[in-house]
Amino acid sequence: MGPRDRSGEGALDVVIPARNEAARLADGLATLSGVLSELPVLATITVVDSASTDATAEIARRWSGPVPVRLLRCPRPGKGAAVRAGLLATTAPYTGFCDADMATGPDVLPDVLAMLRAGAQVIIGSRRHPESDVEIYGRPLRRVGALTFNRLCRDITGGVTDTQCGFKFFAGPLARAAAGELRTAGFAFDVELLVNCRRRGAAITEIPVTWRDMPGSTFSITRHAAGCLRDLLRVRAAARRTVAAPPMVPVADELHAG
Ligand SMILES: Nc1nc2c(ncn2[C@@H]2O[C@H](COP(=O)(O)OP(=O)(O)O)[C@@H](O)[C@H]2O)c(=O)[nH]1
Ligand SMILES: [Mg+2]
Repeated sequence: MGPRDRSGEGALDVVIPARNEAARLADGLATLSGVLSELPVLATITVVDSASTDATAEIARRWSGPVPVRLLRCPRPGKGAAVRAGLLATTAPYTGFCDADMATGPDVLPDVLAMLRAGAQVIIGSRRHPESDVEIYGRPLRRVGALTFNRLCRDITGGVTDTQCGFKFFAGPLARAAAGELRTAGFAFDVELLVNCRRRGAAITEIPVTWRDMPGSTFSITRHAAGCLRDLLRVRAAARRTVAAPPMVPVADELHAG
């Protein structure tokens, strides 16, 4: 593709929540912008930094590459708060978020964009999709925790098998509406975001991804698990009172249809 107009926001704006990501962000931006620059539409990246004490903000601000990167500061800590602020700052027709470490391979984004342009409302990466290529290292405690967490979300998300993969894309207006209602500031926000989308009648499509367990995780079982569980129980209680949504679309092959 030729040179791009770097002024406005692209058709796809990808939010990256980033806290103390100086060690991983540059590689992440390089990988992501390489994929985005090949898309048939203009794309942009919004890095949302909350209170990093390292060079995260500097790296985002000084970044120069094939797609524009803007930096947003979020005063409230937590991945959920950062993603909320990022999504609300977008105006693009399509948006979504991924982690700074690119644990989920962004090479699936051309398919994601095609599905969104064909009318899909919510496309999420799923490490439990039978066609996913997932490399799992140690950390059995976290795996057991994740399974339990997921069982507790199944009914309110309409059968989503992996709510916690940090790779979710949306029709822009839906993302902004769902993010506006988001209260969960921590790692359990994904569940509430999906519930908010369902409450608005959106179907959720899980797609296969390539996933690598990257070193340097910002999630700590000891620091975050109890808060996540508490948030999940609150989201569950609220969702069971309000959600009356369509069933999940069974979509194993839809990825290749767009
Ligand atoms: N802005 C912001 N980003 C966060 C915060 N906590 C986590 N993140 C980001 O959320 C993403 C979570 O991914 P990661 O740390 O790799 O966790 P894991 O792979 O799920 O263990 C990374 O991009 C983090 O930098 C936070 O408090 N603020
Ligand atoms: Mg990670």
